[in-house]
Amino acid sequence: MDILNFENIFEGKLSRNEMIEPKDWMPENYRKHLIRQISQHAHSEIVGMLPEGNWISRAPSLRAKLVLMAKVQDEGGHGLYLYTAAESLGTSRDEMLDALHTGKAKYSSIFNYPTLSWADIGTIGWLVDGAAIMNQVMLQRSSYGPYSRAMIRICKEESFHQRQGYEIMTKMAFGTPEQKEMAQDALNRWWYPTLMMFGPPDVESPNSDNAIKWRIKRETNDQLRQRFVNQTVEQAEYLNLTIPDKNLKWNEAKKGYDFSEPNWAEFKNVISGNGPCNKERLDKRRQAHQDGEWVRAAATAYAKKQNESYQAA
Ligand code: BYC
Repeated sequence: MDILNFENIFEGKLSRNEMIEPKDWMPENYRKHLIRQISQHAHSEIVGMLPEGNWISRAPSLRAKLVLMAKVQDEGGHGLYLYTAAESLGTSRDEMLDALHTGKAKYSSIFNYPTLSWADIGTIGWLVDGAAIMNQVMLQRSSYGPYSRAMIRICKEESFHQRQGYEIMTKMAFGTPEQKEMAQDALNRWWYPTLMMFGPPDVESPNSDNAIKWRIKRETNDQLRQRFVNQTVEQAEYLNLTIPDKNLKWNEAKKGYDFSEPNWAEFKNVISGNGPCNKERLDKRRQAHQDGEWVRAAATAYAKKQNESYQAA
């Protein structure tokens, strides 16, 4: 079969909303696009464990500690599903981790901001997981089978994470004046970085056209950002907290809120490696990888031994 026939089969599957599976023929750029996005997504989950893990030992109750530990552990699991999905495209775990550790691969900008108080843990669950779900719900219908299936499980867990965050915010917003002040301060600091999570405006997003054409993404960065704002305003109102945007206003014509854009110069700076915590996050990841060397060596030696004994039997 020549390449044109392979392309026709690929396009046909996309047009019928069928999944592309690892052994199917796919254009090289589709494969590369997926490896880039899925591996960056995996890195985000793993790096995302750091700012939250930072609060496990300082959680205000045993219950809060248990819930946070379960959440951080879930993020590790999400990273593993996603690395495995990316491996099915022909890259290796070592290659992906090397790209992270050398600063070649990106991970979500949001995790380069510090978690200064317990209210930040609530805000991460409420806003950051809320934004992640907004993006990931559409990724459940992504055209690449292993990515789409990983997303179905991840979304279930993310919705528990979002509720964990909103519960903390509810307790703090309706708690003492000091707690309410901490909740408002956290919202003030995390609002714009959360809006940046959806990526640059559509007109400046070089990858969006292909992502939509290939049904990797079903909606654009701006569409998702708008939906997130529409959904979150009411949640902030319920908490009696103020979103730090004087231009936030309902627009009846578009049936959505007008809002201020984040500072895109700050975004570019953060994704170029110069955010407040980039260095700290990468140093921690590199150290963890180095510290885990003996575990990898032991697991490999054990697998080799098992293999030898099967062959001998
Ligand atoms: N941060 O053409 P664009 C989570 C990069 S965390 C850093 O619009 P695309 C969680 C982009 O990679 C959420 N970089 O790109 C975990 C590209 O650079 P390269 C993780 C960003 O791919 C723990 C360039 O800017 N979720 O789940 O169409 C606790 C131009 O952008 C960002 C995902 O990764 C950013 N915010 O769209 C709690 C979801 N935005 O690669 C929560 C899957 C853009 O060309 N990923 N860039 O060098 C996606 O949906 C898309 O990859 C993005 C970007 C929306 C992130």
